[in-house]
Amino acid sequence: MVPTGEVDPAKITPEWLYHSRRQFLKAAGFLGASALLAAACGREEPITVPGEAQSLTPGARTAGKVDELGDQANTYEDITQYNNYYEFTTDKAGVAGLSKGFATSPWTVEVSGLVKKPTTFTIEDLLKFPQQERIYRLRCVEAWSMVIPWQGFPLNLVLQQVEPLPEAKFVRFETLLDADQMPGQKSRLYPWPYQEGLRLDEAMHDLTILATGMYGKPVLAQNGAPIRLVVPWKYGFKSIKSMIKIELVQDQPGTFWSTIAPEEYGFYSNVNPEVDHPRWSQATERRIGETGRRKTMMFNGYAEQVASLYKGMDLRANY
Ligand SMILES: Nc1nc2c(c(=O)[nH]1)N[C@H]1C(S)=C(S)[C@@H](COP(=O)(O)O)O[C@H]1N2
Ligand SMILES: [Mo]
Repeated sequence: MVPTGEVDPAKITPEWLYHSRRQFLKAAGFLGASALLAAACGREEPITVPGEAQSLTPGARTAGKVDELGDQANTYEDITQYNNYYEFTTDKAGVAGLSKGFATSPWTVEVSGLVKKPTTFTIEDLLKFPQQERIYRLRCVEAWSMVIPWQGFPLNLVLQQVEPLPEAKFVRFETLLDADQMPGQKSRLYPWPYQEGLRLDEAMHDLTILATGMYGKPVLAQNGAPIRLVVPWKYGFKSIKSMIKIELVQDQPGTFWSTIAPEEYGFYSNVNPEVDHPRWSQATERRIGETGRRKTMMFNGYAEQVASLYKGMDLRANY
């Protein structure tokens, strides 16, 4: 069953989402053959808002929502009941339960470091940026994947507002540190708080978003409420949840996973089917809700949009 949430239906008119998605596809250069194909088989149809879709059963696919490759979105159930969020638990099925009641208000995101105008945004400020729907594949480093319909806005809107200084080369992100609310943070095995980083040009790329909603509802705690990063061409762990800080820095920042196991997780972590994880192949993936495996795509299928960022770089050495 699809949980019902407290969202104002007026704010999520399917038509509005439809137009913003088309705008995004156009901007990203996606409105080519795939859009024609989608139209031909009636897939540019409408957007179902969970709570209104009565017939959804766990594991079933949601009719109408597809990414630009025509892949169906995973169900609300899949996306909210199968999570990686180590601050709560390493058990993917346990995150939803343990994160119930996680306090997301008041919430601020401090944007600081090498910027002209350091700013602390409240979550209400951030929700005023124009929210769009982005249906993205998420490829976990553990070789499973999902298609997730986010609502959010490009990170570059925030970065432009604070005016990065010329010395700023990287962006560092940090998750809330609060072991009272996040029992996983009591474990000394991990270097809390969770942190991640991007090169400034990656952070400025239009595909990189801050997500505040999913399936037209406010994003739930297990998915990184109230605001999380989504970088669709990189392994899922780069997409840091429940962030409180964005810092512009000169040097490449440390990251949670590369601190724990530098030989397994690099800074870049672009999805690359040709570079195996030391303990398993990255050539294929299991789409949650499907049996069998799919071939993993270079840059998770976003090569056309992002490959130019890495021209001349050895993507094996820079894994
Ligand atoms: N703060 C924080 N962010 C995180 C994680 C985490 O453990 N803590 N897990 C990452 C991993 S490994 C993945 S695959 C995605 C999963 O996002 P989802 O549960 O919304 O699908 O979140 C990423 N962001
Ligand atoms: Mo992951």
